[in-house]
Amino acid sequence: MKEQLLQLQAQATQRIAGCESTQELEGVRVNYLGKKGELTAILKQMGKLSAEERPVMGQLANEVRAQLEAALEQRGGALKQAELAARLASEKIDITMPGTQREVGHKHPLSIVQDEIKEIFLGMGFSVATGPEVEWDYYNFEALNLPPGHPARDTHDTFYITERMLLRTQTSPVQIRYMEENAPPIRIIAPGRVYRQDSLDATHSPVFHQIEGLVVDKGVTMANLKHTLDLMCKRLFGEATQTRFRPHHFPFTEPSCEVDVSCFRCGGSGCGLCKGEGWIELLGCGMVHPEVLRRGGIDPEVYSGFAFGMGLDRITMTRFRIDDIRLLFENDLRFLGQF
Ligand code: 2NM
Repeated sequence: MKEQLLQLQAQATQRIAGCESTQELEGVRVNYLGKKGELTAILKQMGKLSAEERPVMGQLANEVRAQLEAALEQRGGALKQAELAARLASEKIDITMPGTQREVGHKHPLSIVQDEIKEIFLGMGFSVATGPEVEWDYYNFEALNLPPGHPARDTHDTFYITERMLLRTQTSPVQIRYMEENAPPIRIIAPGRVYRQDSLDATHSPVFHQIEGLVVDKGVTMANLKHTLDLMCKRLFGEATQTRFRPHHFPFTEPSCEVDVSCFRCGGSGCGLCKGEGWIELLGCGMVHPEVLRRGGIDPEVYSGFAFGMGLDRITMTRFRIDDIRLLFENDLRFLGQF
């Protein structure tokens, strides 16, 4: 039995030294020292020994086990360290390598201008109102003092869905709806998409964008209208901007004006942008027609108001020198990426 033990010890020691991985080493441990291992097999024969031999062999067996366990521990430690080193080397990340560039989205030029205008009016105490793009003709026309038969209601210009329902041609219906629901004082802007049956070319699109505004209170005058819009133009195009109010006609306002701004590129001396005029036509406005106030449930004997409307697409195109309105709707990233 002594030879058996010493042979096992020699053989196991050699195999432990030859192990190349912790996994292989565990296999060797189980093979020699496990419950069904070779050392256990030898110890099972202890019963055959004499009473004098038994403690001597027992002690030798314990010494062999202890020596093998120590050898396993040492080899295991070394292998573990080597394996860790190998893993660290193979999984190393070079943090100085250039990363993968991710494309970051950004605002559409129309949204840039719309948000700027919104901010200007929010700063003056206005709030933003919205409404449906599919509208009753009552809100789009009749309540705005455009009775049936009025030339502006021409079916050639409007997308009718049914006889009574259409795609709104301006955002004014939002303002009528707002007046119906809210008592003065009213200070709102209504930005959004509007539709007209235009054929598509460089300056016309059947879908475009407007921002309209409405102020209703006691004692609102033309002076309030002029100051508000002059301030908006200065904030939008720069403090040096001049405004020019020309008489005009709209069915929903009386009196009505068109407003020009001094060209923000040449300052008024005339250039390619303003076509030598020095002025750029920007918006329409006026004092809300008493009939329109009445339709909104507001007594025109007590309250007065002003309203205005401007085309966002044209302002955006002037601002960014975009020469074709179709570019705003094609969503070509090569174009949009420039803003
Ligand atoms: C414009 C020009 C002038 C306008 C009028 C109204 C309402 F609903 F209050 F009557 N909203 N917007 C208006 C007035 C719009 O666009 C060129």
